Amino acid sequence: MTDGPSPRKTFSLSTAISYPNGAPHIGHAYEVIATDAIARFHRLDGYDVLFSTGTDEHGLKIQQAASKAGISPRDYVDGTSAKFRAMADRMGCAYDRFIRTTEPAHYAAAQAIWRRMEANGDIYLDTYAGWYSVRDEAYYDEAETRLMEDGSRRSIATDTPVTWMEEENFLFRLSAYQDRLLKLYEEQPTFIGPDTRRNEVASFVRAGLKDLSVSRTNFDWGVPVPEHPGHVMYVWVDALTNYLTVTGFPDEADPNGRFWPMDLHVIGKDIVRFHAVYWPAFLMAAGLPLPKRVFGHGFFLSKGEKMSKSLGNVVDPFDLADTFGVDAVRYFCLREAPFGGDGNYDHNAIITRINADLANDLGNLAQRSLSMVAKNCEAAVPEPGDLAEADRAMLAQADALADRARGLMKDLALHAILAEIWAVVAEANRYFAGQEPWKLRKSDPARMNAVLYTTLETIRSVAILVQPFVPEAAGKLLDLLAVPADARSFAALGEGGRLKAGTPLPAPAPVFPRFERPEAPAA
Ligand code: ME8
Repeated sequence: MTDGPSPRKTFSLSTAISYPNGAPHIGHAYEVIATDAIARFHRLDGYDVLFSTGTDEHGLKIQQAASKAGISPRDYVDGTSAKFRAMADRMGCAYDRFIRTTEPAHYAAAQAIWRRMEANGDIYLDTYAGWYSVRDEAYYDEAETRLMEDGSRRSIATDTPVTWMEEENFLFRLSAYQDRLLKLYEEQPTFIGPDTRRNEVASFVRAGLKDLSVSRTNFDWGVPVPEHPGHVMYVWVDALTNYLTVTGFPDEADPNGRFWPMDLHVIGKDIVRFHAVYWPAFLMAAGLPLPKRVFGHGFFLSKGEKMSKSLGNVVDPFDLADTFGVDAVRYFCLREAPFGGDGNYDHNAIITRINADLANDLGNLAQRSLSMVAKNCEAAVPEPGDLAEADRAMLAQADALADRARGLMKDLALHAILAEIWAVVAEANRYFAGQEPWKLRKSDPARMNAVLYTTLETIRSVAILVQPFVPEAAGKLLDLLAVPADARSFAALGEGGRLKAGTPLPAPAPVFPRFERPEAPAA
């Protein structure tokens, strides 16, 4: 018996699915950009990737927004979901699947997981009463609310208005999962990241879990509970199941499926509890394998404040991309804040990043070295000849980048990967300035060739490695180096993929333009 070729490694990951009840903002853009960078990194590193994103379209919040707009919920979400998809496209995100929870395939998945949880004895009918927040789609105990001066109540945790509600609905036996969840966090310490989030979740679970209301009867915009007309599923049961739908569940996502369990759910810090408590409990109840990791990234603030329509400081990702270009927005988002910590959008900070890191450090180095090659080396990759110690040291630094980046990717330290890459760019600038190839043109042309070759080769490594972060510009850089499409993966880094002397190069063109501030209008 002969074994077939061993299957390629897989990596599956998702963003949260956004509520399409408003326009996407920079926080939504941040999440999909970061997830796209992780997805692209793995694709370039030889994995078969499934990267999903989408919209979470049910629930009272959406139903109310639609009725305010005077249209049916379905018409409403058709319009608003399209904006989220357009945003992900505009941000250059190469997702494999854009899931909408209103798709028939998703109804089938949500009803299938429900049936499995019910068959396991974890769903029962009861009367539920409590303070309900429409905004959060969640019940609170009285102790979790506070009385306002006007007699109304608000949730303490989220400061949203709550009203008293009583309904007969289905409950999920979450209380039965406390020990299994704590065991999961202990045995699989990387299940929740970053560490601070794990500690928060573990203490929440340790404090005791109550059964969770998982159906609603006060509105109908949701996935129907199987065999129980009048009940729709709690939006989070429906929403979390999207991660199974995209892998083909219930038809194909068997436990041996290629993409389930997912390797990573990327979400914001405000919804870690749903992903690290409810979601694994639902999956355990349904007898399905658990995702390997849930990572709660930080929030993007606008000039230090939470973005809100009333403050008028909402940053529109489309505007940003139009003003600065997609790559600059992506670079800024991923470089400015450690992934997992909060970031701050600031107009001046993005301009500084564009001009210093992109235009000066990398853009200028490429422009200067490629122009010299165009003029002095017959517009072809120069002959490296015998490399000197300084050249070899430079190449060694560039060659070491891939493994460092892989190591940092294991911790999702996206900002640190960029910092490492730019440390090599800085070193290349020092090397180039120190070797003064423009002086060698007459005195020692062979040496000039070696220096230019080394510089181009360093830029090749950098360009390959920055593809996940700034895909468009990286592609242009690789075009300028005449690197063929099939030699742009991480496998081509290092010795094996070195530039070949004599390869003709196209005319150099700037890849990272400086951002010139528009002149202030005359007073
Ligand atoms: O929570 N900065 O949807 P959502 C960074 N439908 N990230 C932010 C952010 C900000 N300012 N504001 C929001 C939901 N996010 C649910 C998810 S998943 C099964 C269901 C993040 O539209 C937020 O943390 O409110 C979440 O990960 C995502 O954007 C969508 O938020």
